[in-house]
Amino acid sequence: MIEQKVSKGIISSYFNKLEENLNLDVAIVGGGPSGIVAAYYLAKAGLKVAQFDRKLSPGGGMWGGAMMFNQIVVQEEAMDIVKEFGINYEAYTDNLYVMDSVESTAALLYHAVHAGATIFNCYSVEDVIFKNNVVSGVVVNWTPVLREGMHVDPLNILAKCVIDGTGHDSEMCRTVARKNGIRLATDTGAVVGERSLDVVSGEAEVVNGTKEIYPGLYVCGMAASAVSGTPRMGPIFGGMLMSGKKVADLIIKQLKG
Ligand code: 48F
Repeated sequence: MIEQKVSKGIISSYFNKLEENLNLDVAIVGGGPSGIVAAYYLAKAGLKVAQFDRKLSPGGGMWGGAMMFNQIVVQEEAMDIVKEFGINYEAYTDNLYVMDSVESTAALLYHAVHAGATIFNCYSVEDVIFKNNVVSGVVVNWTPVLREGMHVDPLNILAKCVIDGTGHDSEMCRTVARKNGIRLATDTGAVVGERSLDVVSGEAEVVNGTKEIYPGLYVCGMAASAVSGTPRMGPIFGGMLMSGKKVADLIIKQLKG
C-alpha cells in the first residue's frame, strides 16, 4: 500500500542518515551563515560533516536581512565566496555589494548539502562530549523536548572537531567553560561577551577571533565575536562568510595535514 510505503521510506531513510552520522569528522552546532559556509568547504574537502540547528529552518539571522528588509550587504573581500555559491548580486558603492537575503541563505544551504554535508534541523545541541579534556562530540535532543521541558535523555554524536556557530549566545563555549572548569583561549579564560556595534573592527575581529578556542572546539561567526569580546557588526555579512571559510580551512589543515 502506498500509504505504508510513504511512511516506511521516510523512517528507514531518516534512520540510515542518522546512523551514518554518529561518528563525524566535524559537528557544526548552529546553522547560521558562518556555520553553513564552513559545512560547505569541509564537505567539499571530503570530510564527514553534519550541522545541527534547533530551528525548523536553518539559516540563522540571514533570512531576514535587517529589520526584515530582506537584503544584505557584503564587502569586496568576501565576494569570491558569494560567487562560489552562485548568489546574484549588485554592485552598490565603495566596494560594497547588495543581494537578496532569502536567495543568499537558500544558496548557502543548497550548496552545503550538495557538497556532501548533512543538515539536521529541529535538533538542539544541549552539551558536548568531553573526554580526556578534549571536546569530542555533541549531545543532541529534539528542540520540542527541550522547549516542553520534558525529562527525556539526549543522544550522543562523536566528532573529531566541534564548531560553535551558535551566534550571539556562543552556547557551546559557555557550556564547555561552565561545566568543566577549564579556560578558553580568551583574555579572561571565559566567554568575554560581545561589544556594541562597530562595523569596521567588528568585521575584522570576527575573522581574527575564528579559531580553536579549546582542544576540539572551534568557534566561528557571531559566536567568535561574543567569546573574544569584539564588536557586533549588523547586517553586513562578509565577515560571517569569511569566518566560515577560515574555520573550515583550520580544521582541514588539522585533520588532513
Ligand atoms: O546567529 P546566526 O545567524 O549565526 P552566525 O553564523 O551569523 C550571524 C548573523 O546571522 C547575524 C550577524 C551578521 O552580522 O550578526 O546575526 O554567527 O545563527 C545561529 C544559529 O544557531 C542555532 C540558531 O537556531 C541559529 O539558526 N543555534 C543556536 N544555539 C543552538 C543552535 C543549539 N544549542 N543547538 C542547535 N542550534
